[in-house]
Amino acid sequence: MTDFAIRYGEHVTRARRDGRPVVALESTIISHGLPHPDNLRVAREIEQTVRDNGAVPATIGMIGGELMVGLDDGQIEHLALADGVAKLSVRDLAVAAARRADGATTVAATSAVAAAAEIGVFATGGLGGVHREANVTFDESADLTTLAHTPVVVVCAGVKSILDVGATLERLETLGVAVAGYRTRRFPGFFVTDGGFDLDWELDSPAQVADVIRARADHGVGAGALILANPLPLDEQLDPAVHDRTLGEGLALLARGKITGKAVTPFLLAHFHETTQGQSLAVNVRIILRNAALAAQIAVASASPAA
Ligand code: PSU
Ligand code: MN
Repeated sequence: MTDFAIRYGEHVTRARRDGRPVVALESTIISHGLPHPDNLRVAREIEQTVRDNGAVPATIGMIGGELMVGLDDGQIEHLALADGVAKLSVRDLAVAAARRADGATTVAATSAVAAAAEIGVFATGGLGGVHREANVTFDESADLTTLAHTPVVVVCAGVKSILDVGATLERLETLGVAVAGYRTRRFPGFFVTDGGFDLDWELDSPAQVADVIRARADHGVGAGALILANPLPLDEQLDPAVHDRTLGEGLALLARGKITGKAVTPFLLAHFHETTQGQSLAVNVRIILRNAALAAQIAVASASPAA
């Protein structure tokens, strides 16, 4: 296989050589999704959770123009704490590489790089999607269009209620991206357990997800992603009243501040984290760690022969 200009961390090179299961992790949640300095601690906890569940973590990002699959601890610390780390979607990768930039990869860029590196499972918090009022702004995350042609399982807690959840599900259908709930038929809304929409498919174990990965390879049809939506248990979600109030304020501030484009998601996340006295942060961290654990279990299940 061609590895293009991808550089592998030593731990990932070893894992690939030994045929051990690997889980891809994104870096935008570290650099732009979580407040400093909690972000560094959380980035390390995510990696440890993957290891605790039997797989090898490969956090993806760009350092000095080099696309890294498996950042080492010092590089993760750099992307967590440095100023001026770019937010890189797929379209930015070549420009950032040529400019020797430091950058954090979004779900779109991380998925594309993971697939190029033949890593089939990726854990994140929430997916990007169709923004509210996208009919006017055209603001739809490139996560969706990239996943239409990127064969990877993305373990996430659905999309944030800061987006238009229904429109996002419609676009995923149009784009041919498969969506299944993990032990549920309701699509989660990230901070909240239930995002308000039904799903056609439910998968109940890592082995069942591994069966889907195998079936996709067998058929050779439809090289898009599988979104595995893993909701928080009801007693761990953000209090819906706190959620609705915070979201309302955040959307008003957004309009008043004329914040648009790629700044929207980080702005709203920061607003939640600043105004809920740590509640939304704790929930956000729980989501990511649960997804990391499940992704690792899926990677392990799909590395072993079918039952
Ligand atoms: N959803 C979250 N937290 C995040 C993101 C999404 O709950 O940090 C990040 C992901 O990296 C995602 C990106 O790919 O935001 C989407 O940004 P945009 O809407 O600009 O495409
Ligand atoms: Mn956008």
